[in-house]
Amino acid sequence: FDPQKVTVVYILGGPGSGKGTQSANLVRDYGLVHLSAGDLLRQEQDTKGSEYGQLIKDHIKNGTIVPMEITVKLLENAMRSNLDSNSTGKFLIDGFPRKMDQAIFFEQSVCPSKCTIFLDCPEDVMRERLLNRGKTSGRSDDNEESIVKRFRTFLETSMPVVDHFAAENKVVRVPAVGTVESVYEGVVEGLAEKGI
Ligand code: UP5
Ligand code: MG
Repeated sequence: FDPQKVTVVYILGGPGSGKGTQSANLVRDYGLVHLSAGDLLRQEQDTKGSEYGQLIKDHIKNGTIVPMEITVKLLENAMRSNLDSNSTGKFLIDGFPRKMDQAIFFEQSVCPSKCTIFLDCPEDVMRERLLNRGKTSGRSDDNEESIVKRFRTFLETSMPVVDHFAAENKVVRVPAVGTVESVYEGVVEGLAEKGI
């Protein structure tokens, strides 16, 4: 994608930090198109006849990371079909990249990002939110066992991605405890400091 025409902002943070929730606010106020990597994977998992269905299912339940070829393809397809339908070309990519190889590959081969919003949230707060959501979400990974695994993957594999972009001074770090509204105020302030 031509970085002159396409803008990419990532929103990262641990499981339950509020990426999806804050994305809805950002879509409303910044004209961003929301693409959740997890949602795209769950859609693909439920697509009849998908050759990756079972593989995706297993990774999500185990809180491990789906091979990047699959996720990048889904994201690229979603970006392309969105651009075809005359979109703003400004994408908010939620929950991706969550591993260094994905970050490097996407930045070099698909589109370099403008910045990363990092929702910084302690595990006890995230756990409570996820268990609460698990009562109704139907998500296969909203249970004690999967949550522990997701936390581990986040710390060991995904945090290095945030640190990598932070070293390039491209991270807006926002404390993600408190009400949805107060967290969003932090997001808006952080973006403003970056001139966005
Ligand atoms: N909530 C939100 N904000 C709140 C607040 N301020 N106060 C009180 N409650 C708040 O929020 C979670 C819950 O908390 C909701 O009930 C919400 O109302 C409440 P949400 O906005 O959904 O948080 P989010 O960070 O989006 O949590 P999510 O569970 O979606 O995060 P994950 O990162 O775990 O999930 P994702 O869908 O991104 O990935 C799932 C799996 O897919 C991964 O574990 C992995 O296996 C796979 N995956 C890949 O392999 N590769 C990828 O690139 C992406 C995903
Ligand atoms: Mg989410």
